[in-house]
Amino acid sequence: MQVGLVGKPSSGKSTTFKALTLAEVETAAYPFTTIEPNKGFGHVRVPCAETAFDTTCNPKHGYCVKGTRFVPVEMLDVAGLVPGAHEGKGLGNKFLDDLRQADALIHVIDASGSTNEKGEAVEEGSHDPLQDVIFLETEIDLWFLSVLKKGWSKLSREAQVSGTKVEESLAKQLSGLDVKEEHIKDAIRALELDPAKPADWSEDKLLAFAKHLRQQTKPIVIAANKMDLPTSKENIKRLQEKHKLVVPCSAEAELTLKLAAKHELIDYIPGQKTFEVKGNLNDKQKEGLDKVKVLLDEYGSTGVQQAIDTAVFKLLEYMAIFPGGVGKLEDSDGNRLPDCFLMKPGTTALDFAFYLHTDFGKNFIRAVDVRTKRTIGKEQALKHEDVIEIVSGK
Ligand SMILES: Nc1nc2c(ncn2[C@@H]2O[C@H](COP(=O)(O)OP(=O)(O)OP(=O)(O)O)[C@@H](O)[C@H]2O)c(=O)[nH]1
Ligand SMILES: [Mg+2]
Repeated sequence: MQVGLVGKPSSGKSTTFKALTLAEVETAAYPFTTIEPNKGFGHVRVPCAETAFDTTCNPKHGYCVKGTRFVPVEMLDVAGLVPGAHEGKGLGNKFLDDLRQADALIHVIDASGSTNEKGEAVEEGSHDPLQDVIFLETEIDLWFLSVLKKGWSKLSREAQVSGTKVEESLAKQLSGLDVKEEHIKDAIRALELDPAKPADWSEDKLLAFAKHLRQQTKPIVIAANKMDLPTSKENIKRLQEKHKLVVPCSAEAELTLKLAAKHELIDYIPGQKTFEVKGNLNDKQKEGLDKVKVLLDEYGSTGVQQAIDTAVFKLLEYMAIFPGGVGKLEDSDGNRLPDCFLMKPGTTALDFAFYLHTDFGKNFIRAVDVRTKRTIGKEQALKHEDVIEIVSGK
């Protein structure tokens, strides 16, 4: 599972990345601070199964605080995107290529409107962030289109003349973007295209086709960043009226809290509305944290944790599944509920068995819902937060 942070320069991608991963990366108020991509691990929140079993877990990956499990997710922070990037403007296509394997994107927007479309500082509130949403989606769609069109005339002619399946040859061509044959079939159906006559698909249809594939394979959540600035409020309202998944956030506030927690000045559980001061603060630290407190009181959180949770659980609809056994939640090393896996929607008991180990899948006998102790059918889809025991012949 990989989530990419995208957006124009200076929108706050690297600050968001830093707040999520605590990695040492450069952030600054000028465009193209980031050139090479940054990779690291952030975490999504899952109510930990330890609570239901009245026990304490020992996670092998990530961590758990007071019944909330933080499960690692790979994050990617790339260079800023400017209009015309797909044809080489700014840093061009390079960073788009860095995003090839991302399962979902978080579009970090400067909701305060204090940077223009190139990421240059302008008067606060003078740029309309709604335009940034349109430009970014268009750029990524055009990038998909450019990959689609590489060798298109040959590919489409072959499909028409020698009867090769366009779904198969396109899946091969687009495999680097994580596009599968089922995505292509779905797009053909949705757009009512004739798979036997791809050479007749119009330019408009090809763009719609590229857009459909992009929406399926690189869906986007909007992180309306810099909500701490006064001009953001109105823009966030407008963004939320227009788009479904908009999470107001302040990467800077989240970073302040994470760093203060790291230095043991406060207790803070990511995503929460409150923090508790436990160290001696100097005047500057106190002032910084007081400002964050005002923001938390108004918005309920800094929003950064919510943005990644929204990408994984609302946008991608992934499920968190804990492997376990009835009456036995430990692995062979004695770690209780050591794992929590993020699984695609529709994952069945048998898929999960194969995911854990090919032998479990091949020799599958049954699966048990450890919470209810009920047997689950092979083909039954699992649910978010399930604790599952796989009983196999080996
Ligand atoms: N007020 C405010 N400023 C922020 C926030 N997040 C980031 N910034 C500032 O915005 C500027 C750009 O931040 P970066 O994180 O470097 O932005 P970026 O999107 O990674 O920029 P590029 O790497 O150039 O594409 C910096 O001066 C940050 O301090 C926020 O939540 N509030
Ligand atoms: Mg950056």
